Amino acid sequence: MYLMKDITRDGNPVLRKRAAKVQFPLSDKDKQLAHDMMEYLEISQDEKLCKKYGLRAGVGLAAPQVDVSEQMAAVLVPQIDPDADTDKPMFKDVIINPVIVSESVQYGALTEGEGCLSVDEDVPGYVPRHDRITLRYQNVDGETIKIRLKGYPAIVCQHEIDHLHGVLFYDHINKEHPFEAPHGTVMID
Ligand code: K2U
Ligand code: NI
Repeated sequence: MYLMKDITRDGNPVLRKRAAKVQFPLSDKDKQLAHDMMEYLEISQDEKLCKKYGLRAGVGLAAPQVDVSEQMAAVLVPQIDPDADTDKPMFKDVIINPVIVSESVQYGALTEGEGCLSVDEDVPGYVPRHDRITLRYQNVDGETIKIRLKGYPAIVCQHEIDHLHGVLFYDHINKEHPFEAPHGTVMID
């Protein structure tokens, strides 16, 4: 299993590279990578296990963050709406060779700003992203999935896809006015 010592940190060139496309059928190494990245998220979201292993909780983890420059990321977005009629995750999958095929003109941003397992210090400010996206990716079985995402799951997937393109969240923050978001931005709590 991955521990914080396995997570690459800002300054490591692997985080600024464009990752390579993943070939199918998946190699055993890539199958293990997919498993281990999702396992990290599951453990990090279990309060006891997270503390036991000294992890930072995460809702996404991209392969470059474990020093593998390939287009693969695990995403596990738990249900955050207490009134929701299910505790099923809002989105859970390993997205391989993801492509955003369409995106809303309207921006969305987390009111709390963003963090990153690969960036140890806080970088305050709004991170404007597309509020709605249509995402196409391959899953571990090689099936092509096309899904529309909105709000928080859309934000998380864009954060992870950025990692595959060598982009970090603070690249999007307005340097002069960090808490200014483009007009019409949907603020997400
Ligand atoms: O890629 C990563 O570093 C994982 C980030 C993903 C993220 C996506 C969108 C907005 C912020 C961060 C971690 O999940 S950061 C820690 C975290 C944990 C729970 C909820 C939000 C952020
Ligand atoms: Ni990150």
